[in-house]
Amino acid sequence: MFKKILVANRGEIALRIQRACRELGVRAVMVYSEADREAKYVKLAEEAVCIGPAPSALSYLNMIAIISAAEVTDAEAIHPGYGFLSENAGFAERVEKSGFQFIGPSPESIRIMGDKVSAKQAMIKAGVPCVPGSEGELPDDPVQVRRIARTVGYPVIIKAAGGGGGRGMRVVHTEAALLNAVQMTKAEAGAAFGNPSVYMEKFLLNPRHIEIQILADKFRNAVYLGERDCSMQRRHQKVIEEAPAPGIARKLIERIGERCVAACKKIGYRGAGTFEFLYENGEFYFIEMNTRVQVEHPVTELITGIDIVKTQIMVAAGEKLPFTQRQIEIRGHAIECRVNAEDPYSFVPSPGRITMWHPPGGPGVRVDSHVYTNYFVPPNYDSMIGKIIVHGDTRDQALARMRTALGETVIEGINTNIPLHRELMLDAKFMGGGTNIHYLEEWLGHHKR
Ligand code: MV4
Repeated sequence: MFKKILVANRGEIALRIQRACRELGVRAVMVYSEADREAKYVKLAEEAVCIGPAPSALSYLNMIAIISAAEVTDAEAIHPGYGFLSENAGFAERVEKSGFQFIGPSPESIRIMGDKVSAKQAMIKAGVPCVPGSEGELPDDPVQVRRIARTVGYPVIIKAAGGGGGRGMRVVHTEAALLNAVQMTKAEAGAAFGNPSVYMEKFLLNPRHIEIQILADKFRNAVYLGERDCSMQRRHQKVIEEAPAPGIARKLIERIGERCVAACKKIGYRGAGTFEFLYENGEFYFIEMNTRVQVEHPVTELITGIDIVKTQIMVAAGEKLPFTQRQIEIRGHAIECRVNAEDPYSFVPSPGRITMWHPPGGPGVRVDSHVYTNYFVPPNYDSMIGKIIVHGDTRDQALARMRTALGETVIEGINTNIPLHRELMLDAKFMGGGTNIHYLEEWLGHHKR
């Protein structure tokens, strides 16, 4: 096992990784920007290095500053968390060329999955079901583009190979709008991602967003840890996640999970990863793979009892996965509410000083947050200040525990989206389970104030 690793992130995930290190007996070096000097995980750290001013571009995205911090502190590995440099193949490569272990997949795996066209091709080859569409990049010839769209059937969606997470896509309903939409998406993709390549898919009207968590070691062992339902989102920002996905047959999940595992073994994937699917009319369609630990990993930890972050570190250190697929059992139901420093209905960010912080507790309640009373939420970063995660024997028990937890939570001095979560936990449709990716935005439209 490593003696020391460097945590190249901030906020709740920095604290989460620090806690995993403590459990493993690994020293954690924390890096921080000038805006994060007062963060809890910095105060708790045995070692911390300031890597620059508040703007991310000058600190958490500053590869040279981060690798230098690892050098001066004698760290052996770097955990990138999520966001920032976590899916940057160039960073993973520089980390490894500098003699450190990158806690994540190989730069090649990151690069393949970062290009959505090559990711899809790899999945088709590995037998993972994908959304029907262009096989590979769209050609330049307008006659061929029209022919592909007719075969796929309208509506279609044009997506940038360099995009992902909802960036660089355009829905097309008619042939009259097709070629212009392709040109616009290509131009935007070239400007935004430095890659004008686009591909086409059938546009699914009312899917759910279901993802499969996997873990793999350096010996081609891989397992899936069940699924998460992340359909409750607004503008591609997830708001509530849960596991298992309500109403989807276990057998179907097992079949798709086994496909994901086979794909991991085929490409020699290592570390934690997530296969994102759209789910509609009983069918799964792969859309993207995330090569990092995700914000919503705790719901999977609660239903499996497996520590995903600890396992990431263990497999990066060259250990074998400490469990087999047969030993993984799904128990109960977990729900996560993301707590954001924002107005609950206008979504305007609300940074500032937290004058009172009373997190919830009790059976089956977990709070992942780096904040405390008198903490100043800096305006420079994402507005998420923590997560409330509950576990119960059944979904109804998890819902009841989340209602109690949200009722106990007191956060003063800034606005948060806790009032929105309280309302959603009482919404009859959400309580019924299985709402699609449009549900939250429609609900917000009907509940304007
Ligand atoms: C789609 C889709 C429907 N059909 N692809 C959005 C984020 C990125 N991961 C992929 N996304 C989608 N891809 C096909 N073929 C629907 C989404 C999608 C979405 C689209 C429009 C508005 C909100 C959305 C929320 C989640 C997913």
